[in-house]
Amino acid sequence: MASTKKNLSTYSPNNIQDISKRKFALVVSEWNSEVTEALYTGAIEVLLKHGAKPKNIIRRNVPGSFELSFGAQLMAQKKDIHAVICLGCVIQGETKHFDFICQAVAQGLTNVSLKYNKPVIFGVLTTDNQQQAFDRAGGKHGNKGDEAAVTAIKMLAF
Ligand code: DLZ
Repeated sequence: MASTKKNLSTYSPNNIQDISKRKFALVVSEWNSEVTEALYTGAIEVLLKHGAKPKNIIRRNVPGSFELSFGAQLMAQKKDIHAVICLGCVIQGETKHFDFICQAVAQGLTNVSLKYNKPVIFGVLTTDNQQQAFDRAGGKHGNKGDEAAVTAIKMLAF
């Protein structure tokens, strides 16, 4: 998997801009919550470390990753939200559900980002099994939640 070779969890914090006045929405999927809560913890820690104010970070839950697009849209349409970070975990199963959900959320988040001209970050793990997900949610391959937050900050400076 590509993320075993490259991840943003070891980014250089040097040229990170001031985000103390930026407002973030985090949309978190409840499916595979042991993983998505770890992603959320990683994302929050990065935002706070770089100066985001707790009052400027709002969280909303959605039932599963498929619903991230709609949740993201409701957040992105708010004028005072600068970036939306979406966190989910889709684990390959026996059915085609995996492909449908991954495709839908990737396209959905892209659409929301382009519609509202705001960073809408794809912090969604798409893995073969639960171990791969844990490895990327604070395990040996870093934390995709950290990476999602770093990506949001970088895109705000774009
Ligand atoms: C139904 C389903 C399945 C099988 N697997 C996952 C998963 O691995 N990760 C995830 O975030 N959500 C899953 N879901 C739920 C869907 O995302 C969605 O919530 C339901 O299909 C209802 O629209």
